[in-house]
Amino acid sequence: MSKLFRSVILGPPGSGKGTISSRLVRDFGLTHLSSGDILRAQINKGAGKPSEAALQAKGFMEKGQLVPDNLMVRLVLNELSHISEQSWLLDGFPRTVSQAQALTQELSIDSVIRLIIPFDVLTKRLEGRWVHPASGRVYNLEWNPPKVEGKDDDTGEALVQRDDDKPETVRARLQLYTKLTEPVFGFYKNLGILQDFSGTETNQIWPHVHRYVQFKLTHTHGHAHGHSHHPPPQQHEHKEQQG
Ligand code: G5P
Ligand code: MG
Repeated sequence: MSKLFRSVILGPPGSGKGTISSRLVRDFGLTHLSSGDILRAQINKGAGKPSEAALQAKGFMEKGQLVPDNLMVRLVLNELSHISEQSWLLDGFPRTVSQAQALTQELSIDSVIRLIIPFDVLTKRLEGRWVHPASGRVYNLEWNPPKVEGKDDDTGEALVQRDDDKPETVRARLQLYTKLTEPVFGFYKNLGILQDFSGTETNQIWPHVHRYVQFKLTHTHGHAHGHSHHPPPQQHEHKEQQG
């Protein structure tokens, strides 16, 4: 039986899912899959033409709305099927209870990391965000600026701002998060695999997430890929103090 680790990272827009994911990839070699990055890659298909579904998704994203569950589930499960032999970290999916149910039907998840960040700091963070679309690397003009303005540190390629990072779109995204994504945490709490991390700064939260994932990796006994289920792991407190 292969020893695979499957985890999910969730949190409101700008909470640092991408930032923390890249540190987890660096330290633990997990394969990172961001549902937002998958969508953006489908929409900006280099020379190729985006599919009808991708164009449909683009309309929802630009308004700060969620892409419909059936499309999203199909897209993400398809991507996951290509990495079924790897340990992975799924970022930004599931974002509704219906998506969570669809994921659970297909796969057994070891842990769900929830980032709890006060909403008032998020809009400002997103105004200063610049991204490298090809790698998903994320910068912030104030917090972690690129070495050369407007260029990715590793490749030197141009950085871009996301269309949905305008303040009014961010507000819509935050509202939907409260309405549609918060209920997902009840679902995972009941399964006993939810772990909360709260704080205002990624660098405060990060050591706790690191310790938690290290713990989970050494205590996950692995499962064959596909439909295996094992008892929920024990909960451990690594909660960041607010303020
Ligand atoms: P995405 O792409 O998943 P969101 O809204 O969930 O988008 P986002 O915006 O990508 O999440 P993040 O990854 O949580 O945020 O945050 P990040 O990029 O790491 O950090 C944000 C900024 O803050 C960066 O500039 C970073 O450098 C900076 N930063 C980090 N930490 C700190 C700190 O401590 N201090 C400071 N000052 N700055 C910091 O989804 C996009 C859209 O796709 C669709 C939806 O339309 C969605 O709106 N979509 C889905 N639709 C349906 N179902 C799904 N499952 C979907 N997934 C995506
Ligand atoms: Mg992200």
